[in-house]
Parts: sequence; structure tokens; C-alpha cells
Amino acid sequence: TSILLLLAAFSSSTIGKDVEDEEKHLRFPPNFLLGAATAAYQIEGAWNVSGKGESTWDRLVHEHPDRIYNGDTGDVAANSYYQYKEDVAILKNLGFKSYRFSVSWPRILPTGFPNKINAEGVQYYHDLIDELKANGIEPMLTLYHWDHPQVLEDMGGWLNEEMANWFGDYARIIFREYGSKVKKFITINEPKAVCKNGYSLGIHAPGKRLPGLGEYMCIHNVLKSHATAYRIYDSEFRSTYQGEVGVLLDVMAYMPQNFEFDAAAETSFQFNVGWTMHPIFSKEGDYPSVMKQLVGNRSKAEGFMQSRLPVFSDYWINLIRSSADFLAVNHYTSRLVVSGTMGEIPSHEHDQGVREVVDSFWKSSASNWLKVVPEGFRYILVQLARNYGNPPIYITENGVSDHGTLNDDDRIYYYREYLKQMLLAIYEDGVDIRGYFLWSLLDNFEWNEGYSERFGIVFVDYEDPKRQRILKKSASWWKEVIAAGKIET
Ligand code: LGS
Repeated sequence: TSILLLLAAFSSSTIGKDVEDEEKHLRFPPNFLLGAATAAYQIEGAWNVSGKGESTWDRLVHEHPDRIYNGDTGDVAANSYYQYKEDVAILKNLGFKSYRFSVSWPRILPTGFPNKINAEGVQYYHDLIDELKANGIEPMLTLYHWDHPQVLEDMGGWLNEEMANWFGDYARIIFREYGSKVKKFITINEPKAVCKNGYSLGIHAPGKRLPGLGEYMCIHNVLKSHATAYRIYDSEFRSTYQGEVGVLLDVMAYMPQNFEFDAAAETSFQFNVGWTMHPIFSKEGDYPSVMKQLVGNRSKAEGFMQSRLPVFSDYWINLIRSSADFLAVNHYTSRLVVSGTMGEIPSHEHDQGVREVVDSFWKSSASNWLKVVPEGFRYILVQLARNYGNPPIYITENGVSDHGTLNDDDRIYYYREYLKQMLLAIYEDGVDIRGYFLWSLLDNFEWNEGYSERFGIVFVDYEDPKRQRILKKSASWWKEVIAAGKIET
């Protein structure tokens, strides 16, 4: 039925549209929050000073330079630890109302534990937040954007269920320190990416390769950790600070290629989205039934005694259910879902028993996974709203890469077309979207791709020790859009 509703939503948009509607569809709703996003490891640098401990990403780039394009590292990155005032000045100049940044966990807790809180690290984020607020920019704080203390990884990291307690301890410090100034928190950036890339494929830190096991165990502990942090905010801080804590989802649109494969697209949606969303947003909690069934069946066929998908106790089902004040969505691109299987090695993609492919007509970017599919944005937003009771949504990442140019017309095209689709989802389909953060303010350390793929609206000169920032054409485009409160065509 959700597909029918989606189709109805699409067709209604083409009927009875007059000029006034079109004009309205280009305007952001009142109080809509427009912002830009970054992440600590990708921009800060200062990796081993001011009391900071080693993170899993520090370890990976230093131990395995072969896994990163050109052997690049985030040791200096955009140097934002020292140059954050320039970043804030750019945000202010362009008119952004909000800034999404992440806190480096080992900068706060170098030993991984609250026995040693690094005062300099704590102060850095106070300074950043104060600078933002002095310039009228609202902070949105991500507690974890992929760089956890290496000491915690040495004890198993996201494969250890104790991580829920360790993350809880860290979250409490963050809420206590910044809760009076920050009203929007996001717990964990992109659970699926953390777990698949870090513990199954091993391409991201910590580089562990446990195909078909690591990602399921990791998501299990990530959900517990998220919920633990959420409940800590709820019971210890909410009444004083009146803020919100959201869960973040990395999501492509998984669209049926045609009606025949409708069920396939639904399965893909449950494996990619339901996996982390169903335990939180559904009434019954827990993983989607199709996952339990398919992973269970395949595990059996592979000779495992039990399903590779871990089982939640009632205690955890209750703790995780409804553990989000809003849904944060990172969206870049789409896939078509067709029959067939993906890969031979056990993984959630293999277990789902359907294949995700790209359409050869979709426009490319500098990242091979990222095709430009604006209509997919509306599609997935409607699907999320329909499946999870229309929760308040913030788009926390959306953007496109190139190899580095100031004249980034392709990026302007991407933003314009994606924003139009988002506004249609708001006005035509009633999706409750409260804000949008582009990825990214700055060209930054793009993980395995080093500095070769650039997502910034601001160019950073990585040849220059001063890391000069230069506005790209897309930055000027955004400035006009924000000032006008609507998309300029
Ligand atoms: O810079 C990252 C951006 C760019 O591309 C950011 O730190 C992340 O939060 C986010 O994941 N970002 C991102 N996503 C890439 C998704 C790749 C999916 C690849 C799928 C291959 C089949």
C-alpha cells in the first residue's frame, strides 16, 4: 500500500498546479532551519595535542596508509581546531541559521573513561558553541561521528555490549557540559555505515572484517548505546534543559524498478532502514520480521546454530522503543531494487536476497556510489513518513562531490533539484521536515578517499599550511537562497 500512496503523492503534484503553487513550492516554510554540517575527524586536525587521546581513525590512517587515497590523514585536516572562528565567520556571512558539528570522543575522554576528563577538549567545544551563539547560529551537536577512543576499541568497541555503558558515560558528560547551550543532539552518525564499513567490510576504522556477523552485532550495540544515551537525557537533563535527542539514519531511496519487484524494494527498505528504525519507531519494537526470517533462514543454511541476527531482551526492546525526539536523515543518492542477490559473502546485503543497482541514465559525481537522483529524495522522505508515523525530520546531510573546482555549477544543480523535491515532500505530501543541513561547509577529509573527493561549498587549499578557505560559486548561491528564503531558479 505504501507504494500506492507514493504514486498518488507523485501524480497529485502534477494536477492543478498554478503559478502561485509553484512559487510557494520554492519557498522554505517559516522557521525552517537551514544549516551546514561537518564532523570532527574530517576537519579539526590537532589529532595529538591539547590532551586528546588516540581515536580509531588516528590508528587506521597511521597503521594502514594503503587503505586511504594518497595515504592522506586527518592529522591536520582543515585545521578547524585552530581556525574555527573563520568557519563560524563564513557561516555567518552566508546567513546559515544552524551548524551541525561533532565532538571528538577521545578529545573529551582520552582514556575512554570518565576518570579523566580533558579540560582543554571540553573548553574547545565551549568556545566553538559560544562563537556560534554570539553570531546567532544554533548548534546541533553529534556525539559520535566515527572516531571513538582507540582504548575502547581495544576492548571490542561496537562489538562489546559494554559500549552502551561507555557511550552513556560519555553522553552524560556532553549533556551536562553543553546542555544549557545546545538544544539538539544527535547520538550516532550513520549506524549502518559505522557497522558495515567498520566491522564487516573493514574499510573504515577500526578495520575489522567479520562479514555477516560484525555488522549485526555492531548495530545491536549501537541501538543499545543510542537508547542508553537517550534515556540519560530523558531522566537527568530534559526537565532542566528542554532539548531534544534524535537518532540518525543514513538512507538511499530503494525504488522498485517496476511493479513486479515491489516486494523486493520493500525487503531492501526493511534491511537498510527498518533494521535501525523499526526497533525505535514501531509499536512492537525489535527488528523487522522479514530480517529475522531471512537472516535466520540463511544462517541455518550456512550451518550456524542460530540466526546471525542477535536477539533483544524485553528490557532492551522497551528501552529502545520510542527513543527519539526526531529523525535525522543523511541522504545522497538512490538505487533501483531488482531480483537477484548481492555478493556471495554473508552480509545484510546478501541476506536480503535482492539486488540494488543504479540506472545508467543517472548523472554521475566524483564518488562512484553517488548518482544524482533528485526524485529519490522525495520518494524516501514520503516512505519514511508513511512507515514511521510522520516523525519530525531534520535532513542532516545532503550534498555532492567533485574533484575540486570553484566554479561548481554541478553542485548548484544538485542542491537546487534536491531542495525542490524536499519542498514537494513538505507541501504536497505533508512530510514533517523541520530543517536541512548541507554536506558540507568545507572540503574535508573524505575517509578512504582522502582529500580527493570534495563535498564543500567552501574550497580548502590543502597545499597551503594556513588552509586558506575560498568560497565556491555554490556558497554564493546558498547565500542568495537563504537571504531570499526561497530557491532561486
Ligand atoms: O563525508 C561523509 C559523507 C560523504 O559521503 C560523512 O562523514 C558521512 O556522514 C556520510 O556517510 N557521507 C557520505 N556517505 C557515503 C555513503 C556511501 C555509500 C556507499 C554505498 C556503496 C554501495
